[in-house]
Amino acid sequence: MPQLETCPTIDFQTETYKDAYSRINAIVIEGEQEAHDNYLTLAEMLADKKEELIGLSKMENRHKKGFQACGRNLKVTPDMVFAKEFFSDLHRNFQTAAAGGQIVTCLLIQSLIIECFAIAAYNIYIPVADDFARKITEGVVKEEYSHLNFGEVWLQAHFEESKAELEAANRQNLPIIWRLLNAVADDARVLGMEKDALIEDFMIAYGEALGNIGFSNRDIMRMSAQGLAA
Ligand code: PL3
Ligand code: FE2
Ligand code: FE2
Repeated sequence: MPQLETCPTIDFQTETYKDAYSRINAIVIEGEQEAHDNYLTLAEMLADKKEELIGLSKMENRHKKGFQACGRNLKVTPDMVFAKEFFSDLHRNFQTAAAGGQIVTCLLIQSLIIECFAIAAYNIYIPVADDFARKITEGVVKEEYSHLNFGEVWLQAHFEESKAELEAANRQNLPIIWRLLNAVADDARVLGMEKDALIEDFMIAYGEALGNIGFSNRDIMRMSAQGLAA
């Protein structure tokens, strides 16, 4: 007998849902804001890609506005204080790398790690989102693939000289992603998103990106495990 897709209906107006949404929505808004700022910083660091990077930063600003509308639509006030704290480690590491002119580290943090985190989260969210947020998120996730692609193309073209810095930046920043995933897991579950699915989608997107840049399967396994072990 054909299996019917059972989609458990979620009540988007319960206090429990709205409470979890106030943090998840804020994380996404803050993430888009950080991404906007990071691409502007990268535009200053990569003079020959300046126009393209300014274009990406404008997309991030539109994403932020879209997710702000999702919160308003559910009558939820995003907890921006929580979200700023959530991103503080990645924020600090990006700032330090930018100050030191470490383009490779900046690209790994923003275009690989943060974009893959967003891609995993948005793809898992789409099937359990309210109708308004689903349409917005579907539009956003398409563009996130192009941001990931920007990082892949640049890093692939500079692979040999970037390899050591990429490994160090991976070792420094991948453990942060596991911590953030754990920190958001309970709230994500209230929204119908499972932690295991988030991890799986993140690892697939991130592993594929490392492969496209030029890392061998063996390198990818080692680098992924480093994140988990730390
Ligand atoms: C880059 O363009 C955007 C960066 C945003 C990062 C978001 C990470 C989200 C993790 C929270 C998991 C639940 C997501 C729910 C989706 C609305
Ligand atoms: Fe975005
Ligand atoms: Fe993005």
